[in-house]
Amino acid sequence: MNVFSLEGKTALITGASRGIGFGIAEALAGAGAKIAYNVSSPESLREGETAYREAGIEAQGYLCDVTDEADVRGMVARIESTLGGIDILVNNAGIIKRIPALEMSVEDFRRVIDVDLTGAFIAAKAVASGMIARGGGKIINICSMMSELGRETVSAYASAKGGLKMLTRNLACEWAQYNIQVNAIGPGYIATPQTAPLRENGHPFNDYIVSKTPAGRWGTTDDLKGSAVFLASSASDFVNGHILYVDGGILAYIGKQPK
Ligand code: NAP
Ligand code: GCO
Repeated sequence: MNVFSLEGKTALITGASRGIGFGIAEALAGAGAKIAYNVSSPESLREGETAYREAGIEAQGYLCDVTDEADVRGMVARIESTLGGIDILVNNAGIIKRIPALEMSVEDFRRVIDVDLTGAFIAAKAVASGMIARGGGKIINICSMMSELGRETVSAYASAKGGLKMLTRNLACEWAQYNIQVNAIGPGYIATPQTAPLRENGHPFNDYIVSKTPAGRWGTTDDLKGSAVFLASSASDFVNGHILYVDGGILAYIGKQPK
């Protein structure tokens, strides 16, 4: 028996036209799962269609903002009637607004919380009743270094990702009885469009992050694939409420000592 096989399973990965979500979709498809994903803009939907086609993955893409409960429920119903019951949900859709707290509007703060935290609750709730009826499922939330750490300009994002860590633990406690394992991946600094502004030529943040990471480099979306398959598969059937940090050692490190 291959405990990492996802043959016969259906996965919904939110926000998976590019970046981490797309990488995770590739990994789950490689392990045998059927893939559905959603994005919030038509441009991203087109970007996703091209990316999946080029990767040779048959995937159903949906235009659906994770903050809209009715739309998310409608999407889940359509996926379940075409691909089959959703066995795996990856709550990956997320945004960041890098604005100092003193300058951040309440609207901006609320939008980040809405997408990164409330969106995960909406999607989890939308798939849970089907999972319960079918005897179980897997939910994987994409947390962050900011689930544990703060830094200048990301107060809303850190609040959302800290909240997502606790949502993971709480749903794990509530739904373990239904054989639903709720866990999270906490990526370190990963090279994606979201972090592109921090990696531009000569940006001081680039060297800063490399020096904060014992592995000495940015992560790639490939670095997250094994953890995603693990948490989506029967290999993790007794893993509940765990945040699996895949960060090149950032959270273990006090920082480079002075010479
Ligand atoms: P990204 O390249 O910006 O991709 C984000 C994806 O989410 C896009 O497909 C985007 O599509 C979608 N999305 C955004 N808002 C949405 C909404 N309201 N409804 C549905 N889809 C939405 O970001 P990424 O770097 O891959 O990050 C993916 C996740 O990992 C995020 O939750 C992020 O916070 C987290 N993360 C990233 C890093 C990192 O270093 N990159 C590290 C830790 C955690 P649209 O453009 O259409 O909205
Ligand atoms: C930032 C970054 C981070 C990463 C990631 C770290 O501005 O500090 O965008 O928040 O995206 O979440 O794990």
